[in-house]
Amino acid sequence: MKTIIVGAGSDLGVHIDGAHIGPAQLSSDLQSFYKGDRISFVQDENILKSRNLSDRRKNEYDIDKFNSAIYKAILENINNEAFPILLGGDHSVAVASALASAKKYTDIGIIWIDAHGDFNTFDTTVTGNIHGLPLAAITGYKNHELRYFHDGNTINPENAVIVGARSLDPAEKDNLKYAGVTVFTTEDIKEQGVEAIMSKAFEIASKKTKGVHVSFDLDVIDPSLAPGVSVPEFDGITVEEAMEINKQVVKHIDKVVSYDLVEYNPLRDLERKTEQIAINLVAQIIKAVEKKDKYGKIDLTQQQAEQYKVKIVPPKEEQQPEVKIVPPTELPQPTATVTEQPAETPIPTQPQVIETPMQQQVQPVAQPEIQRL
Ligand SMILES: [Mn+2]
Repeated sequence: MKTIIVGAGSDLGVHIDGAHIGPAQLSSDLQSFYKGDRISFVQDENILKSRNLSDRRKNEYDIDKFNSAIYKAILENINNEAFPILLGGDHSVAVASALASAKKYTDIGIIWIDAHGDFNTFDTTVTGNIHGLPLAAITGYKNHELRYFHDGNTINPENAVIVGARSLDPAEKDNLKYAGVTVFTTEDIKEQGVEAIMSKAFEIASKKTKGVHVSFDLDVIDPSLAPGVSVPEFDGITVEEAMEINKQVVKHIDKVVSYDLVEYNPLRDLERKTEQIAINLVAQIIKAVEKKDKYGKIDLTQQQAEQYKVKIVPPKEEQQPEVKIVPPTELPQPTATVTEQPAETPIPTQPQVIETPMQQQVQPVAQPEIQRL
């Protein structure tokens, strides 16, 4: 599947300057290996950013205008069967990318990897910085002013998961609880490990949905390792954990329909540490998306594996068939494998042994898990 890199250079959603030049920097880094399509949006440099402490709607009009243009461009490209990878910019730009996917695929889930909840409303925001509001806007929790350009479904908060949170405002916590969003904290990651958390996240986000939008905010990483963000929070995850989160995204790439990498702020970076992490994250996603076809399957072998998994129906306890292990023949190929009948056909009284030479290529599938696809 082809990708399109969408640069969204805006820092209107945050009081700290610099995130608006992040996408251009990352985009030029990508040139050495990325030959696919790209479009870029940069905020109008004549805009005078609101810095009024009592302003609870800082730069709302200009953010909406910016997002509206990105939304239209992304939607056009999704309709043209491209997978959008949005480079931010402060996190307010994710309203455009997430809702463009929601418009196209009607019901999607969202995984929001972030130290913050980004779930404030205009009533609960302490700072008036709109990058603290996008997830609420995307999931239809108030903030309708931030999505006037979108005439489709918002994302069901029950399919929304935050991963890596460690700085939530008290009122924001209430919003999250009230809306029904699942929150996994940085502590949860440390205790249960990335793989367990991400598999739960994908389970929640893909439950009865047609796809998952992933939004990766670099501030989830500890600022000693990734200082190039506008609002750093201490005690974050390690670079290895961040890469592992992305690896889990790649593992579930069949479900993922769009991806953001946001909040890279070159003015705050040290020794280009954050930039290198960002490029590695994006490169992983590009590689994975280019391997998948438009139906979401990654390659023939995996496709077969997925089909095989779906067809397996665990026998009911009382009719558990005896499984006969057929030893492999002495000839190197093909190997016989025990297979159960697909769901459509009646369950046989005797287990059947079916020779399926293709399954040699999908050895890990020998003990398949049932997966909701
Ligand atoms: Mn964020």
